[in-house]
Amino acid sequence: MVQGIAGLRCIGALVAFVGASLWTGAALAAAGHPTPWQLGFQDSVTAISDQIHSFHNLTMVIITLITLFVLGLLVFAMMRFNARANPTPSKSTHNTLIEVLWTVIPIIILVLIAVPSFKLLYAQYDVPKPALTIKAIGHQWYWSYEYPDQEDMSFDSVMVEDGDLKPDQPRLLSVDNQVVVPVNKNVLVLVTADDVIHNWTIPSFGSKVDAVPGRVTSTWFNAREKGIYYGQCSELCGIRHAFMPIAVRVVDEEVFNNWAAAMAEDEDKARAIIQAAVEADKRKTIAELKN
Ligand SMILES: [Cu+2]
Repeated sequence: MVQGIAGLRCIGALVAFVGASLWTGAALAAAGHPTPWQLGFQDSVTAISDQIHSFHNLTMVIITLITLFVLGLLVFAMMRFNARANPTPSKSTHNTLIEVLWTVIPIIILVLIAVPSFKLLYAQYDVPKPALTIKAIGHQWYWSYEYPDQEDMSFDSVMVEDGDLKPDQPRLLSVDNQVVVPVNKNVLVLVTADDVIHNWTIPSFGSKVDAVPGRVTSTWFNAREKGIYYGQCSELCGIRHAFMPIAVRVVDEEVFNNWAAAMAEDEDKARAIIQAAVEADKRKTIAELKN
């Protein structure tokens, strides 16, 4: 009896947990960063990421249907063909119709998955003419960036340690120097590493590619919304693998140009330009919400 009550409590807690996850996950879905109890992906801000989300949703439906179908077949076989319900089993070994069906139907399902899958793969690797090229270099354990179009501007991007975090900076994701890019522009990211394999990724962009020493790989994005987008090194690269985040700040083109010009002289001034633009946008949003 006591065990029964404990069991019920466990199930109750599980239901409450799943319910709460669904509720807050849906309520707090966000672009650019994870949220507590989040379910599903971070919000998408690029066409590639949209495509990833719909491909995921399609395969999710397909695998759910397959799982339910197989579960149904198992239950049916257990009920219908157990020794009690079916004392004299049939000796048949072939059924041509069923054999054709269980060959052809999976092929059709695979083709259904393959078409959007290849489309996505080609879209990811088919880089449109870039308006800006950035080079991201993975190091143990930070990233450095070069802007070959901006007179070879370069900087290191190191994680902000817990003690130095400002109130609006998320832990383990914030960096001292963010990558700054213009909104609604094709950005090509050339990726490499100088010691071991790292991986450059921003979930909201649908960008993810290995950074391999001695090789240049690439990814691209065209972010349609301004904001700050975070990612983390996604290839196990050593003891501080979890502490080399990636932060990309998407701003208006004009702000980007001002930032790039300032970077040549004074990094603090450049940071101030970005900060001012972010605060101006915040004030604008608040004013719009009030109206
Ligand atoms: Cu790494």
